[in-house]
Amino acid sequence: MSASATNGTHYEQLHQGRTKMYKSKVDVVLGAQWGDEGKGKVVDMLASDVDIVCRCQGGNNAGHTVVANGTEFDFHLLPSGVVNEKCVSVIGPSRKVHGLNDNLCVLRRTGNGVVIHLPSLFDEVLKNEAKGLQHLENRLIISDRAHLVFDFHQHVDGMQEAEKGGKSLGTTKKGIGPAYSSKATRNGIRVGELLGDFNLFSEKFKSIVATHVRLFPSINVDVEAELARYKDYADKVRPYVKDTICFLHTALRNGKTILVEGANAAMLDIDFGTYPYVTSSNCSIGGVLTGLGLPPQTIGEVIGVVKAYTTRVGDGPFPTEQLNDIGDLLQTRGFEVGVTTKRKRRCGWLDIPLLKYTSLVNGYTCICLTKLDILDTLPEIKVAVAYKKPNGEKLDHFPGTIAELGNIEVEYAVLPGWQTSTEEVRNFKELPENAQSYVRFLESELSVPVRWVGVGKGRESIINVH
Ligand code: 2SA
Ligand code: GDP
Ligand code: MG
Repeated sequence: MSASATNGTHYEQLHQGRTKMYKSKVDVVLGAQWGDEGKGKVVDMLASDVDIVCRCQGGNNAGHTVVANGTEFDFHLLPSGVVNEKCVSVIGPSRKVHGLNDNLCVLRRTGNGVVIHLPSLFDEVLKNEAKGLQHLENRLIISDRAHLVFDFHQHVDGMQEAEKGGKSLGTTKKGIGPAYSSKATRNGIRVGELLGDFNLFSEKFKSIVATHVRLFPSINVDVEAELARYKDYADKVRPYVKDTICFLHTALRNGKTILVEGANAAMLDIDFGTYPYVTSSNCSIGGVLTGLGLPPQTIGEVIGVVKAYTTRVGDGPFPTEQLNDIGDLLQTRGFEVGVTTKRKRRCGWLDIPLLKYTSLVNGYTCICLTKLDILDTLPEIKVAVAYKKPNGEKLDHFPGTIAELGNIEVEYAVLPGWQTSTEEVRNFKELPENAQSYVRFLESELSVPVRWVGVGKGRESIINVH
């Protein structure tokens, strides 16, 4: 590299004198396994100290649980951050929130990367208002660039699954794949288009329906009835819709803190997951940037949420799955049931090669280890520490194909259990020694600090490790 006459090489100059455009950062909560790690609880825990909570991808396939003061909330499109009472109590009318005049406000932003089924969104708002959450309508901003999921997308999802027979993906049938397909083939309809000239929206709607009917002749769409329905939804959703990109950048320049709630998880990421047994969005760190219009230098902490064992709901490979008493025990003690579909989740041991891989992709700066309490009764606990080829050779990478993943053998470490309840423990040093060792083992294998350990469903059931 040639040196410039005055200030070092061009490369060195490139790295000098960076201006600090942003006064605050965006922290991110991401699922590190196959989902349902407890992201909802972690977001709720952090939401009391942040100004804005955002979703960046996925749709109402997600199911995030928050248990606050004895009430259990399940969120699908709304953010888990909205439960926070402190925030709710200081939130003013929407114009105040949008002007960022409040000292503290949490609001749900759906970024452009999210796909929205409007009927489900409004049902969710009503359901949570009935549970006591207030003024949701004043704390919700929806990107005009988010794509709409229509009922026919959901029908197509169901039909595609049925057509695959024994080779189904086990989707949630919420229309996620078909909606992202419409987006990728540039036939999709965005929220902003619903709010514009309704004649144009109607034309686009008729065209997207015609495309789907050509491919799936048995779907039945009453176009006029749907258009009448969406005319009403246009009026209903209008107050929430904004350009969210400028909104977030203004917030960052003004020092407002932002928390992103990842949906699904890295192993379900369309690029990095166990393709094709994945969802249709980027559920790893890249989806945060593209789903919200954020540049990489705005990202602060990346919190990987890791369940103390592994679960998967839906089909696809699962190297540490336990189709035996252990799997049953984890499923029962952990109440491992899908929040959206009520399907039983498959269960198995913690998988370090998988976590090392998602840690590479996501760059976790710290970890929240959840559901340690579910392991309380086990005399010994296995942890996958390596994947091996049939010839015994250890893999130095996570397999890129289902065939390769199907061929590996798992090497386990066996750690002693603690057989004591951890549910009431609130201090790391008071955890049984073997439970502390389990946490430290994960930490040293991943070389990422474990900052919190979850020992129960409730908001209070969390141990601060450092
Ligand atoms: P989809 O519907 O197209 O996104 O399904 C594709 C795969 O992604 C999986 N997937 C999930 N995995 C874990 N949790 C999810 N949310 C719900 C929950 C799931 C539920 O919180 O429990 O209730 O079943 C979720 N959403 C999608 C899905 O199982 C497919 O394997
Ligand atoms: P998410 O999709 O990652 O938000 O997770 P889900 O809500 O789908 O599933 C996590 C489940 O575990 C929920 O029922 C939570 O209430 C529960 N949970 C979260 N953390 C803990 C924990 O530390 N211990 C126990 N026992 N349950 C937890
Ligand atoms: Mg979930």
